[in-house]
Amino acid sequence: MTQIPTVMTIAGSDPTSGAGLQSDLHTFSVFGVHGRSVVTAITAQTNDRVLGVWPTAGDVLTQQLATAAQKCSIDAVKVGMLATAANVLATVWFLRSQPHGHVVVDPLLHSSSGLPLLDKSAIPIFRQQLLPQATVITPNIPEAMALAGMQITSPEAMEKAAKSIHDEVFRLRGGGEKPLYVVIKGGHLKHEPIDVIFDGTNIEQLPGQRLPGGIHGSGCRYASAIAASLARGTSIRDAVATAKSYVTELIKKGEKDPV
Ligand code: PXL
Repeated sequence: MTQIPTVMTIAGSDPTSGAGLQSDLHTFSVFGVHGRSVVTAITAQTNDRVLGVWPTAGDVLTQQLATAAQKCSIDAVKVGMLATAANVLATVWFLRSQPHGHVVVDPLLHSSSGLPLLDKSAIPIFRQQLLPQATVITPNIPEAMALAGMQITSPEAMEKAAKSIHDEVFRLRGGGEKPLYVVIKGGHLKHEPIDVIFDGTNIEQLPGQRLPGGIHGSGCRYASAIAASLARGTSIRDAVATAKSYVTELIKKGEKDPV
């Protein structure tokens, strides 16, 4: 019997299940992998309104991380909302101490709906300590602008930002053999919503279709789909392309609350 891979999500709870750990677990099951989940924050929100956010205490996250990985191998990790510096440090500790496969980091800094996804004071350690643990980083345009410190209004600027983010993270890591893919999602561009993938050598633009609307939590599903495919042994480039098609189909269907 072949073993079903396990993917762990480190994320916030969204009671609508549109985003957050609920949408991650749903994506894992669509992609045929087991999910484990640890909670970094509880939120109370609807699809367009945030009513409350209660971050998990750092030691509570540490305890969850220490137990969630027991008696199984973690074939990939997906990191979403971390909320606080203490939770960034707990996640870094886990990734340094526990064997695991690929790490997909969705660098959630700000949310368009007003949800505080990461305290401002946590951004420096997030960049310096967490990002170097990643093998795939999936910023949207506002996150890529913040990480690269530049404006992005064109595919050429996306490529430049992907290179700059890759350079910084690779330097912080001190080089090494571990792969690093920066995937910038172009959904916020006025231009066609292409995504850009840079692996340190090759740069590629993945074409996208401009669709009306968009779904709450599409970024969570994109990163989770990548992590699930990686746990199943797909190459990083193909995992990204598959995730993009999956999320495009969800947006076409206008699927909001599939769990
Ligand atoms: O899509 C960003 C995101 C991540 N995590 C949680 C969220 C959201 C957006 O609402 O609620 C828990």
